[in-house]
Amino acid sequence: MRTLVTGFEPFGGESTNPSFEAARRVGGVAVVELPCVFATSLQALREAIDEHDPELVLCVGQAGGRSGISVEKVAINLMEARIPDNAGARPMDAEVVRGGPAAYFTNLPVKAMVEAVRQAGVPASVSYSAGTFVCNQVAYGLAHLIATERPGLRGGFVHVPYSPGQVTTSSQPSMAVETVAHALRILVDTALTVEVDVPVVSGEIA
Ligand code: PCA
Repeated sequence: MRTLVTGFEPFGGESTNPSFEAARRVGGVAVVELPCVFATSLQALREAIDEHDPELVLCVGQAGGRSGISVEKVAINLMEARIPDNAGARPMDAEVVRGGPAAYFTNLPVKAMVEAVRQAGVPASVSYSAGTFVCNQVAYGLAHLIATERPGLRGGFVHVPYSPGQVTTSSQPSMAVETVAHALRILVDTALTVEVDVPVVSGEIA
C-alpha cells in the first residue's frame, strides 16, 4: 500500500463524517482516521506517514455546503476557528507552523485530478481555500512536512460534500458516499500517474 488516504472523525455535532466513510471504501490504499483536534491532528498524520511510508498522501475532509468534490490548491499558515474543535479549542489568529511561509501550493496535479473526476460524471472543481479550521491545518502541515522533510512525497487535500443522511432536513447539497469513494479512487490514480498538470484554465472571480 503506497497510498495513504486520511479522513476525519465527525465534528460540529455530526455523527458521521463522509470523508472517512468514503476513504474506507476506496480500497487498495491505507486508510487512517484523523482527530478533528488542532492539538493532535498533525501528530496523527505524521505517525500515519511514518507507519505506511506512502508515495502519495491524500487527506480528505468534509466541507458542508459545498456541492462537489473540491481539490485544494492552497493551504495557509492560519488557524481561526469559528466553532470549537473536538477538544473544545478555538484558536484565533494563530499560525500552524510558527514562522512558516504564509501559504503552500500542493504538489499534486489539481487540474488533471478535477478533469478526471468530471470525466466520470461527478461534479468537481479546484478550490483556492481550504478554510481556516482543522482541514486547512492538516493541508498546511502536510505541505510543510513535504517541503522540509519528505521532498519525494506527493500530497494534497480534498474536501467533500455532506452525505445525504446529514442533510435530510435541510436544503444543503450532498453526495452519496459511494460516489465520493469512486471520485477518491480516480483522484488517487490521477495523482499517482500524472506528472505535469493539464493546461486548462481554472480560477475564481472573487
Ligand atoms: N472538515 C473540517 C475539519 C474536519 C473535516 O472533516 C474542515 O474543513 O476544516
